[in-house]
Amino acid sequence: MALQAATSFLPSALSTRKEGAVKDSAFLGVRVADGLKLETSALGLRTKRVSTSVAIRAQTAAVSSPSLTPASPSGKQTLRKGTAVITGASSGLGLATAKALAETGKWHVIMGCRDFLKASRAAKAAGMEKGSYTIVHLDLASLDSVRQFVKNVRQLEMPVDVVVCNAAVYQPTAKEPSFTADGFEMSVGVNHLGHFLLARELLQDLTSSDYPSKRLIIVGSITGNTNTLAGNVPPKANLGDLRGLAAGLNGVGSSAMIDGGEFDGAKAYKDSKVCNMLTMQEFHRRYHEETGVTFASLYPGCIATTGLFREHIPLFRLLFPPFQKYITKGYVSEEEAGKRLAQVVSDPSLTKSGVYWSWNNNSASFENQLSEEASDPEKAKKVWELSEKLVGLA
Ligand code: NDP
Ligand code: PMR
Repeated sequence: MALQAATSFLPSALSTRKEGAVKDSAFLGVRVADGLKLETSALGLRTKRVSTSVAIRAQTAAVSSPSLTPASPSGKQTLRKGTAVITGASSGLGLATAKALAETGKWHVIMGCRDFLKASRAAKAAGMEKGSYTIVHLDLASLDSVRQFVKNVRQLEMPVDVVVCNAAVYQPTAKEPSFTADGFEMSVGVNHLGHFLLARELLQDLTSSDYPSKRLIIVGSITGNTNTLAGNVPPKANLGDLRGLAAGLNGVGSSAMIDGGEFDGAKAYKDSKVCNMLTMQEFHRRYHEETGVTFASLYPGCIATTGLFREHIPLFRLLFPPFQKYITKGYVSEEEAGKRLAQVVSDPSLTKSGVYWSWNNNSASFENQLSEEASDPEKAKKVWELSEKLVGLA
């Protein structure tokens, strides 16, 4: 009740999202192949790609640690640079993570972004060194774009050592659903289904990588977990019996919501986060042993200043950061959150698979508990199977 009252200070002024048109910025980069734009070329990172994961696994097993550079005159072997694909790296958490990784000098970041020019400016403004990143166009609101992104990443001929599914949209003030190119409700379409296809495709590339710790990370959130205070702020996540997802989320003759209910943009976002966390666990169950890939999710803290809240009313955007800083104390800066996600990408102590990471007030990571729904293996299996039908994998 108190929560309900508190949330009502956030009226639903409508502002419809205008999806950023993909800007062609050939003057900034070199067009390499159909829609592939390269800001930089990562020297020294090239490896030969073999198309089937089975073949490459057999091969890599036979050779000695190719991910280590040849011994220097002092006899020391060092780990080669890793390559991390990060979606939605043009702002907020994705950008901060890209910057944190690039700054170490140990990572090259492939920034999967829908707005090339914005991403390019953001990387420069963040002070990322030329040569530490490559921007490749990706619009998760189109399955064709996802498939093209995968092809373009492969054409870079860089290994894919870590994939971070980070991009998201949040449409709390939308009165009506909007839809992706394939006709899925936007929040679930971008945050879950686009990433589902991307992750399924890139798993093959991760499997082929000879990097010692290969990881697939899907960003989750506290607000999808109803075992927390934040997760109990209405509207609460609830996938129900998945009837809306089964019917295609297209709003035509079926609901745009996973549970088949009436459209609610805030709930659609939270539901999409539940799908993200369930998908990570289902990946773990299906593929961890076979591929050695570490699958992880996380709640990076409340990064109350990011573009995620761009569609919220001005009063919310004004009050939300101080509310999180001084009342809930859940606030973290973009920089701190970026360091946290960068830890999940590269920290040697965070290799456990199937984990949902969180951080305590001292910024120490711990394995957190997911809500009953977000950890339900039956639901995870159903979400997986319905999602593969929707994205054309089954
Ligand atoms: P931002 O809005 O700053 O970042 C979201 C990114 O996703 C942007 O780069 C945006 O691109 C990109 N994006 C949106 N739609 C698409 C699309 N169709 N195709 C490709 N990219 C797209 O928000 P955050 O940094 O806060 O969010 C990052 C992640 O963190 C999300 O998964 C979110 O759920 C999660 N998270 C955030 C929390 C917070 O408090 N902010 C808390 C917990 C989790 P563009 O720049 O072009 O708009
Ligand atoms: Mg929440 C410890 C309490 C806590 C934390 C960590 C968050 C995080 N929030 C908390 C509590 C509350 N919030 C309370 C008590 C309220 C009622 C006033 C409240 C309200 C609220 C709103 C209206 N909170 C929100 C919203 C949003 O629109 C954000 C949202 O749900 O986006 C989906 C949000 C968030 N609160 C958080 C976090 C991390 C968010 C951003 C959600 C996300 O990225 O998943």
